Amino acid sequence: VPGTAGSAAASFKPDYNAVRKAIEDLLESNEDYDDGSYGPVLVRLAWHTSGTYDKSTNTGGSNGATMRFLPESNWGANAGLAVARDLLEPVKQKFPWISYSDLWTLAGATAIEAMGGPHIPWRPGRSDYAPDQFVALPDGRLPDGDKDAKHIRDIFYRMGFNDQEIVALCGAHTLGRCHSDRSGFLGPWTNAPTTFSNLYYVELTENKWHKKKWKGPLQYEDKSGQLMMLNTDMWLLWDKKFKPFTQEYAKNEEKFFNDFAAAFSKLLELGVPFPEGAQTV
Ligand code: CCH
Repeated sequence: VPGTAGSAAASFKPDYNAVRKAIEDLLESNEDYDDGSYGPVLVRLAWHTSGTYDKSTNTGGSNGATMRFLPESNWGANAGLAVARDLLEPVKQKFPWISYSDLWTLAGATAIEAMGGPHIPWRPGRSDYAPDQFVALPDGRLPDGDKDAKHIRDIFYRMGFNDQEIVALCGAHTLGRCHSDRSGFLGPWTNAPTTFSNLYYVELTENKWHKKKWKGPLQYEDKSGQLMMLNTDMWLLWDKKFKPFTQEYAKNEEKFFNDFAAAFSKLLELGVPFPEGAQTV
């Protein structure tokens, strides 16, 4: 009957708060996982699914959820993110109307807020590509931790970010840790890796950092040997244009929260063809 599907669709109201709640319930569901929270790895999933965007060709980004498929699922940069994708699978089963691409980005936004961070403005509207519906992206769109400021700018300018936004986004390293079996790097950036704060910038500017002596890849450590920085993190201090933002965020957490929320929200929307008038939920 013409119109039936339309009216059924019109009466259906997706409950994004219920999805947020289901995500929140997963965050501390396994006390043996890392520091007791899946929050950081969910933030990394949201970032890596979005951070493939190239503004010059309008390719990549979170729309499509192409990390479900080879070769992207197997990129070195995405090692370990199957943990996050698998964790969210029951949520997808419970709310089959949400796309993976909306779910993965919403999970990152929800995790930031649940770990004490700012509210991240988030809009639904992404759709998932079928495996034969897109051209696989070239590897190399995500940053490498052992590189320098030029590399960081090449990667983030390609997405359409400026220096201030780059420094704000990298503050997400206040969360979580590096895993030797994922990236090869090892350790957390802060002593509070499950709390969203400006501690990353405080450590970067106030702690003393030296090259770690080990057989692993180049990384920096503090005197305690407990905390780490990647080479790219150090460049947020060493680069003349990045440094003032790093110092400002170390002093002013409220400014960091506001700037992070804006930049992270923008990241999650790169390349997404939202329907006209799409609203935050
Ligand atoms: Fe990152 N990040 N990231 N990162 N990242 C890693 C872990 C996290 C780089 C490299 C690494 C952002 C920018 C950069 C998170 C969020 C963001 C790891 C360790 C490497 C390496 C992976 C492992 O071993 O598990 C580099 C290089 C850059 C920029 O130049 C941005 C931007 C964000 C988000 C806005 C989070 C969160 C983690 C912790 C993940 C976890 O599992 O604990």
